[in-house]
Amino acid sequence: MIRTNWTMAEASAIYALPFADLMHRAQTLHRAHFDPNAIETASLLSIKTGGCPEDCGYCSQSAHHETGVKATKLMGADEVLAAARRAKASGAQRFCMGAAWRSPKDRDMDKLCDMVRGVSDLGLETCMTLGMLSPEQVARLKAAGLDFYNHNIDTSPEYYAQIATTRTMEDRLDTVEQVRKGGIKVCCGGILGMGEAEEDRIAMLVTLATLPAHPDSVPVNLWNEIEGVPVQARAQAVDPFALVRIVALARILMPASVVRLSAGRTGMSDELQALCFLAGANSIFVGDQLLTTGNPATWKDQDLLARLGMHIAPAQVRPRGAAE
Ligand code: SAM
Ligand code: DTB
Ligand code: SF4
Repeated sequence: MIRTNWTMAEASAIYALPFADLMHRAQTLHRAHFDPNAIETASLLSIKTGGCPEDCGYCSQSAHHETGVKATKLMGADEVLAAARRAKASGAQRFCMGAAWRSPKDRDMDKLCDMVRGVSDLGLETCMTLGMLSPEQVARLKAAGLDFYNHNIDTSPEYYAQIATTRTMEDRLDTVEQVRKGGIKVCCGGILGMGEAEEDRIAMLVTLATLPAHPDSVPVNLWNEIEGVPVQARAQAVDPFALVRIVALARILMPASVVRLSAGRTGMSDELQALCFLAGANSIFVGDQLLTTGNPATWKDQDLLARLGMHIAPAQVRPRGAAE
């Protein structure tokens, strides 16, 4: 049963279960909704890097922090399509284009729609993450064929103000709602390891699991260390079992959503990743690069999946260019 009325007390009790009981519950639900040996693969490209007016305390791309990331202009559609072809050749099913914006400018919309159409015609699922969107911008991206939109809540409602001040969690949730109402699938999750309490991590998942509809995919990022950002001073390493517990809790609260083990895999052992897959994670980013930080090499991921007998899942939505 898909529930959207979870309470903090219920979620905290599940999170605190003995590890074997928690894993059994997560796996039972995982198997009821998904092939447990299948994994979804997405590839990221930063189509507009740095110089962002927002002050997110974890981000290398904010103009408020000295991180050494060089600001670039929006890439041309041809360059984006060349990267999408390479991503497809190395096994990606979805191509996610990210821009360091508070929100896109209307003058950029034609180019963005061209990118969506072009990537879709290659037979890839399309995803974008561009900041806040107006309902008109949602409609234009939807008409161009955008399948998914990523917009994270990042942390709990209580901790949010410690992380960003140029926008609120309500702003984030408004965009998520516009995207959902506009018929684009929602990808929404957050980050662990920014100095938040375990309770904040649970509250972040409860916030997602009590939306009118669960996000279609839930990225769980481990904070990727960035020199020069405010989060660096309060970041704390996440206990590996705490990560697995959060993945399991996401699987239990949102059983039909895809849970993506996102940033932070370069620092994880193969064994920890395998435990996360057992706990219900069923998506990863593939390719050597995330937006401005690294990701495991393609050969390493292929080797890990082969050793675990896992295969790439059939795409959730049929891209426009895919064979019938
Ligand atoms: N500007 C858009 C936005 O904020 O929605 C899109 C790009 S933004 C980089 C996408 C997401 O990446 C953030 O919401 C955050 O969850 C994640 N992220 C950014 N920096 C990160 C880091 N250093 N470690 C882990 N995740 C990070
Ligand atoms: C998400 O939740 N993680 C991705 C994607 N959505 C856009 C981004 C991770 C970024 C990691 C830091 C970087 O590479 O700059
Ligand atoms: Fe800008 Fe997004 Fe980075 Fe925040 S997370 S500073 S909005 S690019």
